[in-house]
This record gives sequence, C-alpha cells and structure tokens, in this order.
Amino acid sequence: MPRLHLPPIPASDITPESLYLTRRQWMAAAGAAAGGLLLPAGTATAAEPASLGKLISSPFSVGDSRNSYDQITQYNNFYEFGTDKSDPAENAHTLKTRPWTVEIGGEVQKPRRFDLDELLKLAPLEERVYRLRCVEGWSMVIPWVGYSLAEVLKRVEPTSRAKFVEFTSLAAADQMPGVRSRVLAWPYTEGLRIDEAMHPLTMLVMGLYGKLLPNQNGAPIRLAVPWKYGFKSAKSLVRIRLVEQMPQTSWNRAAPSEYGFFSNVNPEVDHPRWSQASERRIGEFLKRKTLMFNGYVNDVGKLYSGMDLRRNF
Ligand SMILES: Nc1nc2c(c(=O)[nH]1)N[C@H]1C(S)=C(S)[C@@H](COP(=O)(O)O)O[C@H]1N2
Ligand SMILES: [Mo]
Repeated sequence: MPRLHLPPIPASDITPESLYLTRRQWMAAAGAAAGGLLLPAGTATAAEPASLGKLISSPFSVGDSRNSYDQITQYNNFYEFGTDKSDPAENAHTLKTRPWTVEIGGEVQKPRRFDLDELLKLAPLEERVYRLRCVEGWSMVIPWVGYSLAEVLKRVEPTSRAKFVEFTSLAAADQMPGVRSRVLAWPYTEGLRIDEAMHPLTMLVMGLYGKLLPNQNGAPIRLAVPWKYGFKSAKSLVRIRLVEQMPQTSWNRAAPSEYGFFSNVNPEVDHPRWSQASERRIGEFLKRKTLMFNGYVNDVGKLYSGMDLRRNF
C-alpha cells in the first residue's frame, strides 16, 4: 500500500489547547498507533500534539480540497456540549477520553469490551478524506484517521440474527453540559442496517489531520458514514450492539417526519422545512449542488436498489 505523507499543518492551525496531551497520553498514543515511531526518551513534551505516525492513504479519499483544521474543529454539531456551532469547541475540554472502552455485544458470538489502545492498533490506520454533509445544508471535507468498522465487527462474529447495528454515545452530565438540556433523548443513539455497517466506507474514526481526534469532533472514537447526513456519524462511542430489529435513533425520536432511519444524502428528497438540493461548503462563497449519496453513488447505490428512497428517507 502506498504511504501518504501529510502536508505540514501551519502552526497557527494546531494551537487549540485540547490538542495537546500530557506527556503520558502522548507517548501512549504514539506507541499504540500502527507503525508508531519509537521516540527517544525526552522527545515528547507536554506541548507535543498527538501524532498518529505514518498512515496508509485510502483509495476511498475524495479529491476535493480539504477544509482547514480550524474550520473542522471550530464549527461543530455535538449537542452534548450545546447547540451552537461554537459550543463544542468551547465546552468539550471537560470530556475525559481516557481510560475509554467500547462495549460490543448483542447478536454476536464473541461479545467483548475493547480498550481504546487496543482499537488504535487493531487494524492499520488509514487517512481517508471524506465529505461530510450536514442535514442543515452545510458541508466540509475532512481527513479522518481510522479504518473500516467491519474490521472490528468481524472480530466479534455477528450471528445470522444481526440485521442492524445500534451505536450509543457517552452521556455523562458531569462532563457534558448539554446533556442537562432536553433537546434530544440521551444517550445519543444512531443505527445502520448490517450491510451498511459492514460496508468498507463506514469508518471507525480515531484521528483527524494525522492526530488524535479533538474532543469536539467526537474523541476518542466516532463513526463516519460519508453517504449519509452527518447526524448518522455518532461521536464519542461507548457501545455498539448488533440487533435483530431496527433500532431507535435520537433524531428519529425527536422528529420522525424529518429524520428517517436511512438519512441518505439525497438532493431529490427535501427536508420538510428546507431544500436539500444544494449546500454551502464551509469556506466557499457560492453554493454547490448536493450529490446523490453525497457523491458515493458508485460505492453504495446498490445497497438501496429496489427501495423507494422517498418513503425510506
Ligand atoms: N453524540 C453525538 N454525535 C453527533 C452529533 C451530536 O450532537 N452528538 N451531531 C451529529 C451531526 S448533526 C453532525 S453534522 C456531525 C458533525 O461532526 P463534526 O463536528 O466532526 O463535523 O456529528 C454528528 N454526530
Ligand atoms: Mo448535522
């Protein structure tokens, strides 16, 4: 596989305090990363960003120019930290991302709890530049680091009754001020059909721009499902369950007529309160046309053959 060398990130783009880990956290992250560099003692300082080392470049990456680190980390939706776009960057420093485990169970032969350090080395870390289209009508292009969710799911051996996958985010009121508000039913839950969850595009994300995820982007581990509206990509995951019935999702419970289970990006199916035909790419002046399945129609179109996507929105 080709190795990708990341372009240098200007120092001005990597100053947020949340990016700097303690020396111990950084050494742990660097050591755990696949192909992590062995650092001479004393190299890491408290101000060192948590680099994930060499990454495999993915054929799934899109060629669109990437949004800047600042754009990706300062304009977020993470309702556990507030509903304004600037709230996550302001408030997410209280999230404790270590120790962290993700419990995987339900309809599987080998249910178990995975530690974050284990997940960081479970499969080679890839950089994948994905589009993210928020249901609100804006989009970004984000270089995530991680690997296909299928890598983990196949290790727990789903049974034949596993038809759907439910994802649950952390809901800790002492760390997440937004959880005290009743905008959504907590914990934040999302779901995919099993074939969607096993599709190689569906990514378990642990990093951004070659470094560990900043808290506001869903540290320490989140989903990225690039052909669906952004809200399907649940952040700060603590639990994954394989289930027989279609799971409930937080957004569907909040507004069932507006947020269906599938939530595929679809310029032909408007949100009841606004058009989905076009979008504002953050940083651009003119709107662009929204692409069917967010541009991933060749990869995922066949998952939906024979389905009425107006009914199954
Ligand atoms: N737990 C949780 N996950 C979440 C959200 C949230 O509020 N809570 N917001 C979603 C929405 S609406 C979007 S658009 C994306 C935004 O991801 P980003 O902030 O990394 O761009 O996260 C999604 N995942
Ligand atoms: Mo969103």
